[in-house]
Amino acid sequence: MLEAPRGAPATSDIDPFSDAYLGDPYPFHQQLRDAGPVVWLAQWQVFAVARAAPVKAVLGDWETFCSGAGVGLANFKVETPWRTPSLLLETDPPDHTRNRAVIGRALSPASLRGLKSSFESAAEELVAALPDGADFDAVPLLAEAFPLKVFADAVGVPAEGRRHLLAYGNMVFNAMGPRNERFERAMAHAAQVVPWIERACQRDVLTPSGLGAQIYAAADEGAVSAREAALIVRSFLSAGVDTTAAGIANALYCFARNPDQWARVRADPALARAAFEEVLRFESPFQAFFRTTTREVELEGTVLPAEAKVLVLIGAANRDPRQWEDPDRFDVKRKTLGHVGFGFGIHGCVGQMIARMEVEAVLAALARRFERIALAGPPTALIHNTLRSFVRLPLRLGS
Ligand code: OVM
Repeated sequence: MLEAPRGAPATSDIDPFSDAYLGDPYPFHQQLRDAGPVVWLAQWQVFAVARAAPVKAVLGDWETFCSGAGVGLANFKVETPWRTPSLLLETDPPDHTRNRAVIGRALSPASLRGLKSSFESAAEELVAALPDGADFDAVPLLAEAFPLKVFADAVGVPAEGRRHLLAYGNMVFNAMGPRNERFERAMAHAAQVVPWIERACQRDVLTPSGLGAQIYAAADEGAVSAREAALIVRSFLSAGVDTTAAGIANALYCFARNPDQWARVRADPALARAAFEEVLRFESPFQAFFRTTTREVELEGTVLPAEAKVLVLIGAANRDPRQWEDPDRFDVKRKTLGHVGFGFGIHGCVGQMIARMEVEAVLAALARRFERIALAGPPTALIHNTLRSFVRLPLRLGS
């Protein structure tokens, strides 16, 4: 592959929002990595980074590659965002730092310790209800059911109408791509979903001891205003369900495809936690998002102008052979340190501890009961602007 002259990026006509790409991104990732450290995507007039090193360089430099102009294709300085921007995801320091501290405290290991046993018993209960030796769809029964129960309980949102959380996440994450048909389909339910979400963010609707209430307690201490507290609670509801559901579904898919790796977790359920890290590397639920340049900047020999959108290809970085040995092999004993499945830098996933606790509880409960995880039919991939997962995952488990 020819490298572009110094200063100019390689260009590509790959469309990272086409059905072909989203159905199987990996061959396209390889082309994008091999084209150069920075690639100009002619169709969308944006830059893309697909190699591990420039992905980390971009995510590690928030002053140059900002989030305040949105982390989707839309530049908030030019286009009106579809909702009030997130006080975490779509902001920069110093505001981001203050808000992140508030939500970070609620999601700290110390704050989460008390949730562990309830996650384990919920996982045990859900796994006990799964059929032994008969086909079922793991997406609704396990991947979605688990975070809808434990995460929503942890935040303290009402039981009634919780499925709106999935629909809302679908809107939020599809909105990071172009205003295409996928985005429009996700938005079709907005009239029912958005008011439910907005209500669920209110103090009087949240349980008095959940993570949501903790954000309002921080508001009482003057850390943020009550209006800001509601928006920070909205971040829980935006980012906490679809992502974890995708993580669980992707884990099940990885194990169904790699029974030798499931045998290792079965032999040592303590491997569940490490195995989830490999799932995050190998089938990253949150595949891609954008940054916006605040100035002209040189990145590995390529010059990017100010106000340019840069597509950060998390899923491609996590399989970059420049960083990983045999990257297309799923190996639960691999050293996964340095994967960017939870992002990297100041915006790195603030919920990563609770996500790990959730998925570890599910995998450990499965490992205690089932020897075999097998596909019971072809899975249906989720074709989504930024998430990678399944709409249907027919499984057969065997004890
Ligand atoms: C938020 C938000 C929404 C989606 C994703 C995310 C991955 C955060 O509203 O803050 O982080």
